[in-house]
Amino acid sequence: MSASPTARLRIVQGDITKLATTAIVNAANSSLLGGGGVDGAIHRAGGPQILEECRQIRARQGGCKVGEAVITSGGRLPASYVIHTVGPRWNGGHKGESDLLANCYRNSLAIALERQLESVAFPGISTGIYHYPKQEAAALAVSEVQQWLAAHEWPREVVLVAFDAETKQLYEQELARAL
Ligand code: AR6
Repeated sequence: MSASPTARLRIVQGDITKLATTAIVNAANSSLLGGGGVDGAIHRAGGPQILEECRQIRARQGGCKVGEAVITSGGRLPASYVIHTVGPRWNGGHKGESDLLANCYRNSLAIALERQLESVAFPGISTGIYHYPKQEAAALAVSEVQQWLAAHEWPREVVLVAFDAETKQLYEQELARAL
């Protein structure tokens, strides 16, 4: 018997580049060539190996569409892998943003299942430069991850990483509501 979905979901506050989960998720853009926010932080901390692998993926498949995900090694990061997903830009909420953001979580988790990755940490995809409202994004993240964990054995553990205290509180509220 595996642990219950709730026991397999953890919320932490801090810098995702410091986490030693098997994989961390990057809130990338479709070019896969890096950017600001958490993307910039991951490439800085992980070094050039990650960008080199992103370039190879681009050469093969021409970047990454919104809602999709690809995997590279973690370079010099404590995490062994980076799963790069591209969140939607917030555009008022009626342009399919929630479906696209749900796809980011599902497709990242599907890679973790396929590779049987022990643990995966997510930043708040789309909630920075892409302006997705933090409350809605937190509710969606908790709900998607819980549904996934209820249905799948892998990854064993998911960590939702809040960069600030306010976001941590939002995740905790959403988790409490879901129980
Ligand atoms: N650890 C954890 N969370 C972080 C960190 C960190 N080191 N740094 C930022 N965050 P963003 P997006 C949080 O803007 O909205 C890039 O240029 C941050 O507080 O990184 O999906 C890409 O190349 C926020 O809650 O990603 C794209 O062009 C969350 O991570 C674009 O930004 C996501 O903020 C993607 O925008």
